Amino acid sequence: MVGKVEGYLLKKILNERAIHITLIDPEKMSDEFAAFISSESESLGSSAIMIGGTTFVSPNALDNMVRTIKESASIPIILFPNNVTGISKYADAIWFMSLLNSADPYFIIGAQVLAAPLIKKFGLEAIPLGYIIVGEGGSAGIIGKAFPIPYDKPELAGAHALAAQFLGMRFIYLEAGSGAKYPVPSEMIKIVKNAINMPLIVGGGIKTGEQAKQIVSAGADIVVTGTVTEMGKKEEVKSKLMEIINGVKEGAKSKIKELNLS
Ligand code: 1GP
Repeated sequence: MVGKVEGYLLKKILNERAIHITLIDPEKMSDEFAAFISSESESLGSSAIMIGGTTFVSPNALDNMVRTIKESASIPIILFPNNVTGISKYADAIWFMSLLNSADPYFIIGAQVLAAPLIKKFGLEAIPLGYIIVGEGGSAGIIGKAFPIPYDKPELAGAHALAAQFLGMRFIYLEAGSGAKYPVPSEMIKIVKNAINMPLIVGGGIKTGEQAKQIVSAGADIVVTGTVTEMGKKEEVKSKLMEIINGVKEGAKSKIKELNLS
């Protein structure tokens, strides 16, 4: 059943053609800075906040961060867990994700089995997501014991995404790895988007508005950025966020143009 947050995302994608989500890594910043980034993201046009990192953060610390963010932003907070510890009852939803190209069944279904009863108990909205690590894969690739799909094998990414669709997942995430040197290339995004019939999320290594625009023009429905706004002065964070969100909007315009031509 489609829940409130998922319905909200689908509606936004339908209306705006592409949306931006800010990722907060709880290991990388204070609660106050996370709250600042979240409220700026909301006022500049981000549609949601995702919270998650690669290594362990205590459930208490995660709870505190989610609660602090909630005080300064009202867009949905979606958990982006790296393990069973990435769950907080204060969030609005959780990406219920399976790392499709992991060699370790723990990341495909094991952690999900352990976490499912707690997610139900907390009443968290679980949004089924097929997670595919591509390119260099970064820390997520190492921790998740993935075989990252090389950028020159886009059809393999398409096959993974289609398999996820046949299994009933409702979103696909193409992950280049946090801080990746090169974001997911347009060719891979196009092939994956053509293979599926559901929203496509792209993240990892997106540092400029121009890159965000290209990623949306290639077919991404959701662009996720984290690293670019993790550090620096508040003014720099603001202008970077503005640049990326404008890039997403520009990409959405070119999508609409294409739709009108076809
Ligand atoms: C990582 O895709 C996200 O899981 C975001 O990546 O930190 O490189 O923006 P960046």
